[in-house]
Amino acid sequence: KLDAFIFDLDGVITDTAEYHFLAWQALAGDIGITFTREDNELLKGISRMESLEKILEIGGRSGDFSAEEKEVLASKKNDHYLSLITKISPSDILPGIKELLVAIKANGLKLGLASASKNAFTVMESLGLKNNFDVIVDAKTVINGKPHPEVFLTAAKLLGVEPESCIGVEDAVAGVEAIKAANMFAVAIGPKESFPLADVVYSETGALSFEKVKELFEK
Ligand code: B16
Ligand code: MG
Repeated sequence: KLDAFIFDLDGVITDTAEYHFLAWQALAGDIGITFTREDNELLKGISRMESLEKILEIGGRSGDFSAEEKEVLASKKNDHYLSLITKISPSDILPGIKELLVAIKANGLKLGLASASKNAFTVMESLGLKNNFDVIVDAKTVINGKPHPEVFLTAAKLLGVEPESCIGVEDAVAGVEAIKAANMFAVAIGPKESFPLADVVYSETGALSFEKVKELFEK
């Protein structure tokens, strides 16, 4: 029986992925690394530090910075990111999401957020969605990042529901892995070929319908 929906934030509820990209690209440029939109796909759903490590790898500079210097680089990226997201407002909620959230609550189901971002509360507040959710679990609350299932399992636990009764919604490969490792039903947003593990894939958020997803879950 379906009890809850647990959503990823970046790339599902709003497109902060673009701001993460712009901030990482600027930082990479500062240290002489070319960082493309394609490279950025690798960073979706993974933590800030792991993202930095991947960028250094791409640029062949993995061994060039001390742990302290990496902290400085990561916080520089975050300051830039924070300046970019000050403009976020409810109009930045992706198509179909508000309607979906309303339908979920109208059907008496629980609603959780499972984000790998330490800025999830700020973004949710700017979107005006903080009060729509029964629980928000972010990177400050958990130890293990996606693809580890911890963030989704913690959300289910705090909602008081079994993982098998949850639908997880994600736009990142690492995120879908986390949902499946948590033993939940996985809805992926993006190109079908990227998500062999997902139970259902939609090309964009606007294609999601509460009734359709519920029916697929119950099948
Ligand atoms: P921050 P999500 C993730 O959020 C992003 O997809 C990922 O690209 C980002 O590196 C990560 O948050 C950390 O974000 O630097 O704000 O802590 O998609 O899990 O909501
Ligand atoms: Mg995401």
